[in-house]
Amino acid sequence: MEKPRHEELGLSENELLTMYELMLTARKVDERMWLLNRAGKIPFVISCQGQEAAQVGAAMALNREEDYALPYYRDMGVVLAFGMTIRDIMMSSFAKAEDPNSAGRQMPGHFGQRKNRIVTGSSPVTTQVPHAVGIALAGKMQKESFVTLTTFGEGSSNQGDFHEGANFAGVHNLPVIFMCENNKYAISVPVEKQLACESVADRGQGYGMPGIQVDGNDPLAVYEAVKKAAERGRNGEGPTLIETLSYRLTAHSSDDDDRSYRSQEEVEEAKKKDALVTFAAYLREHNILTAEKEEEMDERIQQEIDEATEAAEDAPYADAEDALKYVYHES
Ligand SMILES: Cc1ncc(C[n+]2csc(CCOP(=O)(O)OP(=O)(O)O)c2C)c(N)n1
Ligand SMILES: [Mg+2]
Repeated sequence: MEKPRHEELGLSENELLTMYELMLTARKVDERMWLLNRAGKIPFVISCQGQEAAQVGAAMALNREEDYALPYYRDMGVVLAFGMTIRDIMMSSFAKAEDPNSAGRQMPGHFGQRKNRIVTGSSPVTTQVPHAVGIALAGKMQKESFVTLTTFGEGSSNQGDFHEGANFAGVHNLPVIFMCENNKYAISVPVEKQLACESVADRGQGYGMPGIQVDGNDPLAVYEAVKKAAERGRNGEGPTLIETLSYRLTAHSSDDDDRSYRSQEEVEEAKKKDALVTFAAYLREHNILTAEKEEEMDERIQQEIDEATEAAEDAPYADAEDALKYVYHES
């Protein structure tokens, strides 16, 4: 009999359950944030929904004690996997002083946390890409063994920052994983109007690196691709470009109304491929996610989200006199 895919990949049952739990946590935190936004309690949401499988599959393929993540605003799955907590994320959503990303100065989704090697991006999209390349260069010069993972949307793969970063990493053979989370839209612009080439993955060739496309709704496929890319990086074989194909299940952000540029039928069709449903089915089929485990997991996550929401709502804002802290160098 053929081995199940997860066994081929060397993933244990516990690792698979962790993978699913991280995906489910990201989804549930995101859903809570929309409720809080619509209730007028938090100002802004930018969602991970539809991309959790790619994010968690990628992060779990890395050494999360050593590698660096340079995520973009949708990457709740990546940052949770790298050690950011639900409480941290809620503190950021409520813009409270305890927010580890910026103590409430930045919009939500600007993830950054030194202790977990999560490096922040800026609001202009794609700034994280050259930073990932620079960190990989530093690692190579210091003979370190870490790789950097940077993620960005397919629209952002048109920015100069992507092309300059990819070229430099290709020329210098740097251990960078460029992961494009293609969710088919850049706000209201569909992918057909964003790219002149067939796929983002094709762009790898121009920069001397493999470019591969994977099903972004399949966390195991993304895990496998990122694992190989990390090995290449650590072996001195240079960067890899990975394009994960999925679909943005929510509007671009809480300030967007997607009904003006896409049909409800299209969204409903995409929901049939939702990895939260398909991966859970895979785990049930292999008797890894039992009804008991599922219930226990569900309750645990829900309770943690409730506690984090309450704590963040009650937490103090930063002191007004701290507003300029960290803006300029402080010795
Ligand atoms: C340099 C720059 N130009 C424009 C914007 C406005 N903007 C914010 S998100 C976004 C769409 C990005 O689309 P994509 O890269 O596909 O990521 P997605 O939101 O779909 O995940 C745009 C145009 C920006 N933040 N920065
Ligand atoms: Mg996009």
